[in-house]
Amino acid sequence: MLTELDKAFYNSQKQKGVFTMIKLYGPARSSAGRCFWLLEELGLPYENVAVDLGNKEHKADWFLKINPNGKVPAMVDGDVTLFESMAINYYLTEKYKPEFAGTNVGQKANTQQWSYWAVAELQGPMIEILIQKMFMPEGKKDFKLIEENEKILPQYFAVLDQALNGKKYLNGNEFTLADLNVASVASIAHPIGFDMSSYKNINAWMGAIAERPSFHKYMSLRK
Ligand SMILES: N[C@@H](CCC(=O)N[C@@H](CS)C(=O)NCC(=O)O)C(=O)O
Repeated sequence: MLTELDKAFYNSQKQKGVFTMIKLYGPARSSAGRCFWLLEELGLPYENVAVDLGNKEHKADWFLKINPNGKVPAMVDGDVTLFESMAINYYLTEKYKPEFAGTNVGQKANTQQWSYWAVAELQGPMIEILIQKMFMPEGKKDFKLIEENEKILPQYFAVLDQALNGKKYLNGNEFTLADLNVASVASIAHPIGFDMSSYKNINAWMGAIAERPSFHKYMSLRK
């Protein structure tokens, strides 16, 4: 998605020794997914360093030097090394397109608020359901756990739906990092088969987001 002008800019930066290729560690079908989406949205060139979770490569010495938690994603950009997908997204935005986090301190804080909310509140029950429905073999699925977590989700979706009332995006008229980060979690509703039909504002918001080329790329990378 880089324009010729972008490519010329990055090449000139590289020649001057100013630019180093961003390295993102981990597969798109993991918490790294939202970092891939952001890199695509911002049109930044990056290298994906494969970390094979199936082969426990995330616990290998070479990777633990980058993220001592032994989890993906991790990111290296020049002399900056980071873990935690939301922190990586905030860093990339502030460094390469600060207005994408919001155009004033209130919007930037709103972006933080929704990003923390997405991982600290919404994500937990969704991942519990995802694990049970998609990864647990038949006979081992815990249907009580699924049911318990399905009961938690409406309170969160009601909050998000209310926040989007009369607004196109979480920071107003413009798509920002707040939307990308929250949508990276809310979009799990589809694969887990959670009924979203009553959340009209969320559906309109997701519909607008789904039109973005970066969202299509993100979805195709996660296949
Ligand atoms: N809060 C972290 C979560 C990182 C995380 O749990 N990553 C998972 C993949 S989605 C992982 O590496 N799991 C391997 C493990 O825990 O051993 C983030 O958002 O970056």
